Amino acid sequence: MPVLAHVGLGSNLEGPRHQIERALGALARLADSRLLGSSSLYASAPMGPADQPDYLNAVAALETSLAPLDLLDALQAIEQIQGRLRGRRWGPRTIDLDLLLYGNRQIDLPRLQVPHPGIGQRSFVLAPLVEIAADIDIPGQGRACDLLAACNDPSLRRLAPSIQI
Ligand code: A4P
Ligand code: MG
Repeated sequence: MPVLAHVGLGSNLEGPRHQIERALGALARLADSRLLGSSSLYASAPMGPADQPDYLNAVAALETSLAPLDLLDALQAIEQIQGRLRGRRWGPRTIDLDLLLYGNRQIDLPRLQVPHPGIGQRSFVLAPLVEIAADIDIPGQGRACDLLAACNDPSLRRLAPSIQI
């Protein structure tokens, strides 16, 4: 049975808007999956080290028959293609793809924790998630919209869609 999964996209290097659009294109071509939609782009100040550019974030909804670890492999392959280098924790990156939610499953493996750790405290994840899935629950934590209301990130702003010519 296909599962509804949500993927968080983040970038703060080498043309973040382009990086996120490119990753959405790759998600649209993912095996055994269908890209159902994606949120607006959101800009915010970096969480973690402050000496790095602001981030752009978005969330995509996928219907997928891939098992959770196969989906993680596929996300990491897209990160590699887009030149992701792993440096310091929470350091700058061309693209970060996080498996936020996999249906209503809770997964705790060495390589994969779902819901993605920190999801419930991060406006830059919750705002785009609630935009495309207003009533969604974060398993074990409550409604995403309630969690968002309890977050406060004054730097977060939704960007207008880019004009496509
Ligand atoms: N991993 C475990 N669970 C998951 C999951 N659900 N999805 C493991 C994806 N990966 C998962 O991730 C490290 C390892 O986490 C992976 O090898 C995978 O097996 P990583 O992407 O290599 O490293 P990371 O992203 O630097 O670490 P971490 O702790 O995942 O960072 P986050 O939580 O992704 O945060 N500020 C703003 N404004 N916006 C951002 O998007 N992002 C980060 C990174 C920091 N500051 C930010 C933002
Ligand atoms: Mg990550």
